[in-house]
Amino acid sequence: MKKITKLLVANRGEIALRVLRSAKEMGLQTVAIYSEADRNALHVRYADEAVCVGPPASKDSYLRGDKIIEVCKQLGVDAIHPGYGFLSENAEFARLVAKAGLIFVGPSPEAMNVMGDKLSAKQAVKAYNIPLVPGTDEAISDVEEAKRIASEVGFPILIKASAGGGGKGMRIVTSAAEFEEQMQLAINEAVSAFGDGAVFIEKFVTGPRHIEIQVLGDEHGNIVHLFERECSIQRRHQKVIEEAPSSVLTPELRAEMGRCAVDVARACNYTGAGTVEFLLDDQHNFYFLEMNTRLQVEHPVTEQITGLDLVKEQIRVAEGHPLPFSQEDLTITGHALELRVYAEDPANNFLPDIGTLTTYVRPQGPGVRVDDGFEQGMDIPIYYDPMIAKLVTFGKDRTEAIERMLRAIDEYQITGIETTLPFGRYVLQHPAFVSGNFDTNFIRDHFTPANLTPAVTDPNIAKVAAVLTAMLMTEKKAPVVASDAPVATGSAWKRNRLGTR
Ligand code: MV4
Repeated sequence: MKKITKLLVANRGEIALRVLRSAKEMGLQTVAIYSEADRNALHVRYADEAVCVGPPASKDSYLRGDKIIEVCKQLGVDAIHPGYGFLSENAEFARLVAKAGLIFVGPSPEAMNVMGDKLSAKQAVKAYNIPLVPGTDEAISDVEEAKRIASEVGFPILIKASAGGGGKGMRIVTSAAEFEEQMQLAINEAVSAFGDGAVFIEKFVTGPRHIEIQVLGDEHGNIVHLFERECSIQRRHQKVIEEAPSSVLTPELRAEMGRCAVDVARACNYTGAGTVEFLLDDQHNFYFLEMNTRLQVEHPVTEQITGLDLVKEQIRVAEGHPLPFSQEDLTITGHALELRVYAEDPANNFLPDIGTLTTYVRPQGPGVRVDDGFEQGMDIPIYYDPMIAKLVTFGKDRTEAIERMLRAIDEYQITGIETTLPFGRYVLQHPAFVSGNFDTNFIRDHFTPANLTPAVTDPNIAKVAAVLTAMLMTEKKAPVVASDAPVATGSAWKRNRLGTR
């Protein structure tokens, strides 16, 4: 057993704070790192010690693995938690951490390498009978051969970069005529984006759901799954709303996908927390896509329905402890939703909106959890991800979780910047979302900025605008905005919120 006594969190924002909190509960000493842009950040204040590692740009600070390891040596740190993003999926960094005699809270560099490359991931899971999307499981460079396979599989097809992932480096091809050109573009893109031109082809699954399974493995060969997260509500590969459990999985399908996810983890001797991503088609066939070898942004919904603290489990496993439960011990209780609150203007093509949080008051009350890294008066830095907070609600069932989310969105007071809160309210009230019958095309199919609550201060103008919007929507045979779409009435803060910045 390797005892961790002092943990460095190699990250910033809400996830740094999230990890520090669990470390504190476990009685660990904590170290934060920060960039010059984050001097006043909450994670810096929360940790026992904090060290500035460089200028604002990530490549000069949060990505400086060498400096971070140096800080560990100076401060007597014995483990590094990478959070998500930044160095979390960098196998070379994990190797250097181990070489320095430190514990990397995450999987082995080997597992990260295997799953970091989509084709090597497919190769690795081959022996386990995991369903894959029809296509090739090897890199393909011969255009004629690729065309032949594409016509066998049937159009439309997707060309994907092996080094890609999360939607990067994908191209849709709808007919043989455009195949050659698209393939050349895909290869060129892959070379310039990843320095690796390997591409493969897959049948394009139209209108899929994105269902991912949380897994947890220890160093003794035990692997369990912690059920699924439904992540189909995305905008340009950026997740907007996640939930657990999914409303489409039957207990049988859940158990089957869970078994497959555990096998994917087994295929790379996975240790720690990881996520196995599947596509689910309209016939409820599922296909393994990729594995994310980190703690994910949306892990709180899994924590809410399982009662576990995933960060604590990660740390215990990293110390060499066996998992304290088996698959049979795990059950789903209730329903959880997560809305990502971004500093983006949904009325203006989701343009990032930086500035000062003039007002920032979090929602509270039963079934509400806010994971964030900001306080009123703080600036949102331009250098990093524009996510301000994760608003998580929990209820006895999906209906209660939705009701609590709508109530929490209404309680949330943010002025000074535009946020995606009104967008979240729109999605949560939409009949397709409420019914549970939606896929990854939800936003494309159902959202235009006209759906949003008008940003005007005069209640009368707001009402007129809402009625006009509803009329326009009816004409287009699209869903009508809910008639109780909030207009600028009620308390002063609400008027402020709707007002100009
Ligand atoms: C696909 C697909 C359809 N067919 N693969 C996008 C993210 C990356 N992990 C894989 N992605 C997709 N792969 C085949 N063969 C559709 C997507 C996709 C998608 C997947 C999950 C959630 C949102 C998405 C949005 C667009 C495309």
